[in-house]
Amino acid sequence: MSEAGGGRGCGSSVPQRAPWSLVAAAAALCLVAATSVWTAGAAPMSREERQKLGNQVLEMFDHAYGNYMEHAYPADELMPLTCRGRVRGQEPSRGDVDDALGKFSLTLIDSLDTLVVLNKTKEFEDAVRKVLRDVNLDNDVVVSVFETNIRVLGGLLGGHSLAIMLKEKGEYMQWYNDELLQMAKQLGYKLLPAFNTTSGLPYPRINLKFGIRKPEARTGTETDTCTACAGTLILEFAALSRFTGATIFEEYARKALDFLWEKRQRSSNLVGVTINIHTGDWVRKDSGVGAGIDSYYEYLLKAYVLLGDDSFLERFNTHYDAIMRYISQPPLLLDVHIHKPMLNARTWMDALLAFFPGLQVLKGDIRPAIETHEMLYQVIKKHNFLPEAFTTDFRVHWAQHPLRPEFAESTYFLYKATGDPYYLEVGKTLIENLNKYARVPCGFAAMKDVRTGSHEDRMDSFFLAEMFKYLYLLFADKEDIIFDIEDYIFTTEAHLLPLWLSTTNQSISKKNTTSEYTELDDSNFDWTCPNTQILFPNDPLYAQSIREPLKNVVDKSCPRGIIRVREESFRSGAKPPLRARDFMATNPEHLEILKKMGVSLIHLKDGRVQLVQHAIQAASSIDAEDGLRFMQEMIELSSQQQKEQQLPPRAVQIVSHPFFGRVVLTAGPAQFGLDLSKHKETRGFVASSKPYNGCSELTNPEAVMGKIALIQRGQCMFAEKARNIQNAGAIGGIVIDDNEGSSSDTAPLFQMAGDGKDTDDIKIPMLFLFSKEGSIILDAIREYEEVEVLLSDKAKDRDPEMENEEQPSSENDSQNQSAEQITSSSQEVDLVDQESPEESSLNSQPESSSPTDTDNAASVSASEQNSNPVENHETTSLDGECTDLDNQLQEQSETEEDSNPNVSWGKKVQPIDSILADWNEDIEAFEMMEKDEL
Ligand code: DMJ
Repeated sequence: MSEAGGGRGCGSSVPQRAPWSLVAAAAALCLVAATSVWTAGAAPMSREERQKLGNQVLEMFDHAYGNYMEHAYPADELMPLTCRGRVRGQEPSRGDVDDALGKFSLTLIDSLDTLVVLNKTKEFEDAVRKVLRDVNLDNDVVVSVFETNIRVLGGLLGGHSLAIMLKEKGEYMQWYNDELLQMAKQLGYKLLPAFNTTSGLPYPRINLKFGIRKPEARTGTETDTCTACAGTLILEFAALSRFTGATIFEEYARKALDFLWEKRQRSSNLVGVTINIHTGDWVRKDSGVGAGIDSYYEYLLKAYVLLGDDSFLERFNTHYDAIMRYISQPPLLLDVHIHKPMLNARTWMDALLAFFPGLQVLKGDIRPAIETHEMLYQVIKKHNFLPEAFTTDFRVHWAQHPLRPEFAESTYFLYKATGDPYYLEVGKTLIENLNKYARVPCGFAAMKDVRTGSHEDRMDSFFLAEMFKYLYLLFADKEDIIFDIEDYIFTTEAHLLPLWLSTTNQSISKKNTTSEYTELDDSNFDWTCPNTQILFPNDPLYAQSIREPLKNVVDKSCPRGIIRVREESFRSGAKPPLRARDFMATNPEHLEILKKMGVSLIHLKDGRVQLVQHAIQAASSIDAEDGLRFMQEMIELSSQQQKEQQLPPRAVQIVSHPFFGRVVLTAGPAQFGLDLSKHKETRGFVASSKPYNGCSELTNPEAVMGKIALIQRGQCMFAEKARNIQNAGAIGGIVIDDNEGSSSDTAPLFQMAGDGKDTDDIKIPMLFLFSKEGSIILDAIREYEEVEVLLSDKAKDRDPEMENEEQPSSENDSQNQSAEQITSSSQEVDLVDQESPEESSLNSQPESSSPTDTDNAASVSASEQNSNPVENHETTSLDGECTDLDNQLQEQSETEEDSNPNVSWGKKVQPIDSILADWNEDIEAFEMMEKDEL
């Protein structure tokens, strides 16, 4: 990296230096750390063994590449089971996957720079000659712009980068005269018509011969593209511009990135998976770091590295902040909804996110990288490969595995960052598994089902472009590679682009950004470097200590045949095992029992706790059996409770002057007390209870008598609060969340559960309001003292009598604002009032098991009793809830027209139509998610 200048040291002052240096500094630090990292943990691997493994990688590459060249070339890909080439149109269509195939000898081009990394210079020279001789980029075939860019344009540019490096060294490629670059330029121009949209986002597909719009093109009618598809161009396009001086490519790629940045969801700073290329509307509003988005983030950070443009780093850091806030739930990375980022959009993860730990290393955020990588490794150890998708409790969701390289990529970067030989052992396992399970006589075959070991007749070109590069580099010493790998950046397809491009042909970046280096805000460096700089040298076991708790996060076995032992023991007078219904997550004794039974808890960010049993971790076979039974009970309990808990949200409507029913707040129902459905309702003035938490006999019964008592959440069970206010004579109760700022805008609504005992004695209705909605009532009391509300299943028409009395007043606007508190939240359930450590019971939610998943892992998701009540909820389906909420919103929309918009209570006002739009977007997004496919 020496060519591009010095570096911004982690935590050091900021000199005016080339901007890529942040990463250079991080990498350098990591490498320094690497020499002193371990003193225990994984044993060091001898040079001899590393060389042996490196040679094994070379042999495997020869097997893959040799078979492609012998049996498939000039076809795009090898079909390793039938030992022939895959030619588009000659094989049954596989849908979108085939859009990578452009009849341009894809695998050969994708393999070019791998040949040089693997020190096969002679073969590289031959391969380049073949590309120049045989490859036609003008075929009448519709290809993916994204895939063609990362694999073909990237492959040609990577080949060119190393060809000129070799030529300069003076031995190989002496005849080379930028021919690969000329081909790249030709291809670049072929891709440009895709950008002919008002947004600047490219069409997803283009005909190599006919472009986009002409009838012969058979493409150009698409309206949507994935975020990664539109946001993963800058490295290749900018490199093409800087190599050739033709600025147009970098300009187009920048414009697309600028547009995506503009369209980010402003409150969460997240982007959705799919966007309309004409309107810029998000088509799929789920957001993660895997399929559909992955390399958009990757390219923001790497564009900063390669191009030295601060704005890319600022964007990356803004997104990264959001990712770590909402999506990262270490060790998991879970998709969320861009408008409701506290709401998980899925209960499974896809294999593509395995690149993310590698990106985190580049960012300098090592800890979560280690955690996620370890989690992924546990999944791999269980299934030999990373299934295309797996659930949060590590069961197979989609069983295929097309030999993806992302995990090897992250392993390589983590090894570079930590120097921990553990990662070499991980690499060794990957090699062993590939040879054992994927190797076939004619190459390596993708796994059709990781559980059965069945194969698919495909060997994707990225297997050669990426997998072998990362595996070889993992075991290589500096002297094993004929050039300095650190002078290059890896594209998403692992093609190598030289860092010296940062200072070449900078005209485009000069045009768009200030030429002065501007000091970045310190927050941009919040997650950089300190982990490696401070922690590794001082604590050599740091990485291991992060990994250790995750060692058995994925269950490996399910104890069978030990039940008899348990029964015998029980007869001999041992303590009866812990039952799921008695379990309390805040009871230390119970947690100890869980541990003994081999059951561990994973805390999800949304407040759920996932229980996973590792039978082999149990203290004895009897404990393992108890653990299994406990898990089974938990699953049953959960499904039972889920059935009981399909209550729709309720409404708290402020009916007194000056609100007159216009203010309707969405409230969570209770599983006890008066059932507000079936047209029952309760109307009354509100009064705060004393003590406000309602956890003991009220000291102000006269104030709440005949009224609806306001009680703060926390300290005891919901049912206990209900009994205390009922005893004081209240006719209803509203529990207000104590988590300041919580709102049904951002948190899923839930319902209040009983206390596991008989709650028939509770006769009054109870509703729950998040803090933001609750404060509307509290503010109203402060201002008007007498505030009357209606508790019901659905907002009622405004009281005509009251309405007649209405006088125009500035307060009306508060109604307007409050009315907007009705949100489009999905129905969520909070099973218990978690704050009562002594009395609440943990409730579980079973993860639906994959019908084809044959493994016996016993795991369950459970709601948690933790100290953060607002985060404690479970998600249920939206089904059946849409109509009601829609109607309510419609009513709100109508009432809003009457309201005076001049005054608010100092809270942000969101127009009702935008709420409606949000709501419709949510419904669409959830519908999309249901149909979701990679
Ligand atoms: C590769 O083609 C690239 O890494 C891309 O960004 C997504 N993943 C595939 C391989 O899995």
